[in-house]
Parts: sequence; structure tokens; C-alpha cells
Amino acid sequence: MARNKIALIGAGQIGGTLALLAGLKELGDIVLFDVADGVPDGKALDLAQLTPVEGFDAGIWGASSYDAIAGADVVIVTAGVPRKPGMSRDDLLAINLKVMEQVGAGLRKYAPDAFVICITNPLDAMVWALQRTSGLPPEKVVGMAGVLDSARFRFFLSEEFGVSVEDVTAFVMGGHGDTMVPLVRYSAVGGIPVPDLIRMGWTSEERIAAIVQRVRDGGAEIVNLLKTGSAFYAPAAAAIAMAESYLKDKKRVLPVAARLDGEYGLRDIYLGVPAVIGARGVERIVEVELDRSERAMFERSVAAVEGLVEACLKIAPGLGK
Ligand code: A3D
Repeated sequence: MARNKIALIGAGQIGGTLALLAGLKELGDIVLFDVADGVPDGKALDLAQLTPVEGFDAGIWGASSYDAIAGADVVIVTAGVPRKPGMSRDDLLAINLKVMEQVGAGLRKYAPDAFVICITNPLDAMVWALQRTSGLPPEKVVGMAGVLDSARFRFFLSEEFGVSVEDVTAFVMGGHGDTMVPLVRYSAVGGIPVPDLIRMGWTSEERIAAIVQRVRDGGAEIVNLLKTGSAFYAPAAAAIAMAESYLKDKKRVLPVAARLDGEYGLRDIYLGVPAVIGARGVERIVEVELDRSERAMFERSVAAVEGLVEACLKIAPGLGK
């Protein structure tokens, strides 16, 4: 059986880490694509030279033309520019929307059967645009944010309780950004819901509220420390977990930005929801019950994402059909 092929569009900080993790996990051969002259080739060569040391077999190549992604099973998209000082969110949106148009055309032509994971920000709008520009089936185009945001929540909870990260489950829904919805009620330690742990005196409501806020600010906390660039190890690991669930038909239940088609009363919008990821892509969206305050947070998040999509449509009205 031939190896799987994984194409990485964008060979920056996250792209390089994705290639390393995909290689170490032997998920398949890897193509790194980027418009920056020499960068994908340099990173691919460096990584290829790591394979004898780590002892895995994978072809790792750099590329600057889209034909190199032909036949990819999984495509992970990080192409774009980060927000620079003085640049508004709308400026960033306009630039990265253009990038999604290019990537979408490449996918449509060379990798129409791939499972596509978008990471480029602003996430929920970019994955929506990528599905539109590529024309790929919505169940095969998803965004990565919830796995990362939930991982941050899990890590902070594990620190709070002094327990293994393995035994902490946590759950973040909604759009990626200030309005994300960390769901305390659906987060647990060894199966014990966090509200029960508060009642048991393991922690307090105030401390959990502070953790929830830290999750919301998780990206900014790292940007402020790094000064240049944003988080890349954990975002890459999160996308690899999604790719692995698809390639191995694991049917993991992961929070992903998925296209809603009536779920949560919404249509034609990408939003972070729990979903079963298997060989058919998004195989099922889980509609969890939200209480009144969770619903209010979720609706704020929906409004924020709708605002971003409207901004995309102003720039590229053709995407609206
Ligand atoms: P960075 O290291 O700048 O890599 C981006 C790469 O994209 C660069 O190598 C560019 O040369 C390349 N690029 C730019 N334009 C194109 C194009 N038209 N075609 C192909 N490649 C192009 O950034 P990064 O890897 O740190 O982050 C990548 C993206 O992920 C950014 O948009 C971040 O904001 C986003 N991000 C999202 C999350 C989420 O949780 C959703 C977390 C962290 C980062």
C-alpha cells in the first residue's frame, strides 16, 4: 500500500512543526509548499536529514508550485501573513482572503479529494472562504482551533488540580478568538465534572473563572512573550491530531470549525463544534445542550464570526453565491 501524502501549504513556524510531527508519527510523505523563495526546500532538506537519526521513512520535499500537492490525502493550510503593528483586523482579513483564493484554486485543481485543515487566521472566516474558493465538500474542509483551545484549557486545569493532563478533558466551542466559549460544565477530571470539583472544595469558582479567561487570552499570552510571531508547537500538534483521526479513521470526537447545516439553528457558517472525524471527514456534528448563559456566550461568538464573513463578502462578493 502506498504511503499517504500530506501537503502543507505554508512552510512557516507552524508548517515546519507540522512536517516534523507528521514525520515522527509516520503519517506519510510530506510536501512543504510556500511562496517564500527557498524556505520550503531548506526546511524539507533539514527535516529529511533528521530521518536517519529518528529512524523513520518519509519523503519530505519542498515546493513552490501547486502541482506538487497533486493527489494529497491531507492538506494543512497555514499560508498567510500575521497581523503586524498598525494593521487592522480587516487589513489582515483582506490579505489572507487573497491567499485563500490562491490556495482554494490549487486545491480545486490538484487535491480535490483531500481532507483540508485550515489554520490561517482569522480562522472561522478563512476556513469558510477556503471551502468556497476550493469548492471541496464542506465535510472535507475544517478549521483547527478548538483542539488547541481545549488543550490549553486541559493544561491549565491539570496545573490547578495537580493531576495528569491525560485525565483532564475540557471543551471549548464557538469561534476562535475573544468570544470563544470554554464550557466548564462539560470539562472533567477523571470523569468528574469541574462544577462537582468546585463543590468538593478542590478549587473555587473564582479560580476557574480566571482559568477560563486565560484560555480566551491563550494566544495573546504567547504572542506577548515571543514578541515576534505566535504559538506554533501546540497549534501544529492539534492539527496533526485531526489529520491522524481522518487518516486512521479513528472517529475521534474533536472540537473543530465545521460548516453547520442546521445544527445549533445555524446554516452556512463555520464554527467550533464537537465533531466525529473519520475517513469521511466530518462524519457527525454533536449538538450539545447549552444552558442560558452558555447559549448567550455562543450567540456572541456567532455574531462575531458572522461579522467576519460579512467583511469577506464585502471584499469578495462572488463568494456569496
Ligand atoms: P508564519 O511563520 O508567518 O508562516 C506563514 C507562511 O505562509 C510563511 O512562510 C509565508 O511565506 C507563507 N505564505 C504567505 N503567503 C502565502 C501564499 N500566498 N501561498 C503560500 N504560502 C504563503 O506563520 P505561522 O506558521 O506562525 O502561522 C500561520 C497562520 O496560523 C497565521 O495566520 C496564524 O495567525 C495562524 N494561527 C492560528 C492559530 C489557531 O488556533 C487558529 C494558532 C496559531 C496561529
